[in-house]
Parts: sequence; structure tokens; C-alpha cells
Amino acid sequence: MIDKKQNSTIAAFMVFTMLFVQVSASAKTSSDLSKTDVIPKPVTITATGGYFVLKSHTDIYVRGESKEIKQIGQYLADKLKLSTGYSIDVKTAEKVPGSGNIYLTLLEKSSSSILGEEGYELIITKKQILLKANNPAGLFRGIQTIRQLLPAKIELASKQTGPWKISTGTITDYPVYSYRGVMLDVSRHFFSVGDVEKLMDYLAYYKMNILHLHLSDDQGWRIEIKSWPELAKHGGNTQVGGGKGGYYTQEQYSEIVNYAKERYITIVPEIDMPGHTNAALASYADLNCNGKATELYTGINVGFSTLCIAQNITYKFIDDVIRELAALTPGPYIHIGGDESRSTKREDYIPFINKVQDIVIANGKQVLGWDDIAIASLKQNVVAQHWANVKNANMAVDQGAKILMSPANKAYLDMQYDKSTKLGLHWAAYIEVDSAYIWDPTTLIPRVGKENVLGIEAALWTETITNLHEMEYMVFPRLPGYAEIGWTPSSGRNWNEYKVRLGKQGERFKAMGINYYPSRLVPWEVAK
Ligand code: TNX
Repeated sequence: MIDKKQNSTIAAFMVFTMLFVQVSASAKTSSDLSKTDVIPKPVTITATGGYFVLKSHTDIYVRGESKEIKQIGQYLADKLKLSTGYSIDVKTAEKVPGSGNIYLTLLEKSSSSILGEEGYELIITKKQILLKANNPAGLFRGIQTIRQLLPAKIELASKQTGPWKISTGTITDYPVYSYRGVMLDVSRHFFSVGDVEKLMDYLAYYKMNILHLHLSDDQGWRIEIKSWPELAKHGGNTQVGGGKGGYYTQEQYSEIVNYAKERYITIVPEIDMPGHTNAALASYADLNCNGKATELYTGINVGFSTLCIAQNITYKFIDDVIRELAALTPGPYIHIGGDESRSTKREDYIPFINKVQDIVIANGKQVLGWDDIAIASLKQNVVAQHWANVKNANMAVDQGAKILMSPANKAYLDMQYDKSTKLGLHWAAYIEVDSAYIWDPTTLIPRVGKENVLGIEAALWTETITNLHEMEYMVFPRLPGYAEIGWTPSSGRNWNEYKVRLGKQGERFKAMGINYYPSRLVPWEVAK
């Protein structure tokens, strides 16, 4: 006979076991590598049906004495140490080390052209993990795959219990586009260096490689320019809604650039002109045609401001700003904005854009601009960022320019998910998670094909976004989808299959503490 007390103990035990089974079932690593939920989906996966297990004696070995490769090894070690509790060291070895370790190596020059700049090959056996690439960038991308192949709890900052299994097989992986980015508007609302770095951690996790910073607009100038100090001091003083705003000192900007570099991310700085310039016009009276400084602006209207096209000082100003910014920016691009210049006459706009292109080129950089600039004569190597006007995109292509795809109705992260979304706008569309994913950069505009597209960028305008928590809500869970569009061949993409993988990322978002929109279109697998 079982008495009452025993009965309740058994019941409690059963509930406990059921709970445990449920949680561990959702976190279980399949022994079939091809069933992995990695985003972006790798180009090819061959499964061999076993496991590699990370153990307390696992170390990370790199070949050669390169400081850069050691740093990449250290990045992985740091990611694995906290949750596993293992003391993972980074060591060097000329040959594949003994059992139980991870080995990072660069391939001999030109031995694998298919992997390109950022591709990698990951060979997982029961004995070891081998990661190979042509370049350090490829090793860094491959490390993100290793992180995603491990259980989601690997992303937690406190010690967890294993086992830390990865299924065996080979992944050969490389991106479709060389430009896979996100834009953050730090002008409408200012975001701290720490917030920007957090966003870059997320970009790195999904193998994105560009962060475009919209550094100036009507509401705020966000970068210190030593030759024009009032831009930041005065023009950086406020933001939408009247908050205190802020700006990056040149030192802080360099900190962002370095943080990006360690993640193989390129910073693309934007100074928007000739419209969207009220913060500059408020800082220096001389920049205005009537010689009077404007008031700082904290609303969200667009199209009311313009630089004074006819004055020489305007170009002295632009040259100084671009020169200082170019010197701080290792990446190839300077973005000149050029959008919505509704207060600039067309006959002024065209020569202005022509002159500004020359200034950027003279400062050793390549021009990026919103597709509005296509009505000017585009110089060689100029990239037009398509956001709304198909005619402009076609005009840019006709002039031989490459197109960066940021269609507002598909790739604007400030667009609301649906009618119930509290943050954001919806002038271009409501963009649910499926709609953000189901499109292809090469078939959206009839005359813009594969040969014309440089890549994809999702843009977060921040008129309604005031802090990191809100930023995360608009960015997740759409970001992994944009990353996959940029990386994975369209033949390998399918919403019904993708949404299951995305659902499994829910555990990872949770482990990383990300505030995400739990879309009902996604079958989330998140333990309560
Ligand atoms: C259009 S897209 C703008 C921005 C706004 C955004 C809001 C573009 C080049 N210009 O100034 O912030 O819409 O969604």
C-alpha cells in the first residue's frame, strides 16, 4: 500500500521528471548536423551522425603566432568559459592537436577560392573541431557557427551543466553578398557607445559585417568635429522629444570603430546633406543663406532644412567634416545622405551632390548615398542605397552604380510589425517577421539584378525608439532574417523551414537577455 505522503512524493517526482524531460528535449542537440538551427543557414552541410563533446580539458589551438588569430581564439574562449565553467586556454600548434580540442587555421594562400573573403570550413569529428578559412574574417564567422551549434545555454553568463555536444560533420559556408548591414539612426535619439557595441554583438552573432551610423540629422549632430566644435557641442544638445541628446567624442567614435574591427564589422558613417541639416544650421549662423542660425529642432518632420548651396563656406564646412571623419574611419565608405532634400531646388541639388562626391573622393573614400542622389551624375564606384523610389534605383543602375538594398516596406526596422505594435511607424508598411524574410534583393526591382546588388541593409530610424530595450524589440526577431537574406543563397531559403529555426533561436535570445517581439507566426521553442 502507498500512503498519502508517499503518494504526493511520487506525484512531485513525476512532475519533476516530466518538466526535466521537456526542457532537456527542447535543448537536445540532434546527432544529425544537417538538422541544425544555425542562422544564417550554411551553404552546405554534410552530417556524419556522431558528437564532439566539449570537456573541461578542451583548449583552443591556433596555427602560427599571429596576434590577430590568437585574438579570434580568445574571443571564442571568452564566449565558452562563463557558461561551461571550463578554463579554456588559447595555445599555438603547428599541427592538428590531440583529441578534444578546437583548432583554428588559415588556409595556404589561394588554396580555396570558393570560401572567398569571409567563408570558412568547419570539420567536426568525435575527436576535434577544425575551423579553416582564407582570412581571419572567415575564422570569426565560423566561430559564430560553433556558438550556434552548441546548446543555447552556452550564451548564459553563469556556469551551467553540460553536456556540451556538437554533432559531427562538415560545413562549408560563405556569403552571397559582401555587404550585410544594419543602419542605426543615432541622431533622432542618441545611443551610448555601450548600446552601439551591444548592437554590434548581435550583428556579429548573425555574421553581419556593416554598421552604418546615421550621425547627423535635423534633431542632432552626433560626432565631434574639431575644426567646427559647435556642431557637436550645440547641435548635439537635444533629440526628438527634447531629451538631452549627446554626441561621440572622436575618441569614443574610435572606440566604436575598434570594437567593430574586432568583430570584422566595418563602420559606415553618414553625414546627411544638403537636407536633414538643421542641427548644423543651428550651430553655425554662417551656414545659412540668411546668415542667421536656426533653432534646435525636436519634432519629427522631414524636408524643411537645407545647406546654403551657393556659398563657398558650405563646401569648406563639408570638406573639413569629411576630412576629419575619413581620418577616423578605416572602412572604404562615407555616406553623404542626400535624401528628402525637399527644401533644396533640383537645380541646386544636382551640382551640390556632384561637388560633394568630389570632396569624398578627394579624401580617399568611396561615396554611398540614398537613392535620391541618382538624379546627379554619379562618379565611379558610387553606391546608391535604395529605400523607396524605384525610378531612382533604375537611374543609378543606368549610370553603372551598385545598389544597396534597403526597401522601406521590407527592410525598415522602424516599421511596426502590425497594428498592435506600440513603437515605430508604418508609413511604408507593417512588416511582420515573415514579410521581412520573404523577398529577394535581386528580384524586387525589375531592372535591378544580381550583378547590380552590393548587398542588403536593414535600417533602424529612431524617431520613436529611445533606448536599447526598445531598439532590441524592433530589431528582434527580424535581424536574423535579414542576415540570412544577405548570406544564404535564395535557393536555400524558405519561410516555412526558416521559421522553425527562428523559433529555436528564442532560447538564445533569452539567454542573451534580448527583448524580442514574440511574433505569433513563429513556433517559439522557449522553456518557461
Ligand atoms: C525616411 S529613409 C527617412 C528618414 C526617416 C524615416 C522614417 C530615408 C532615407 N529618410 O529620415 O527617419 O523615413 O521611417
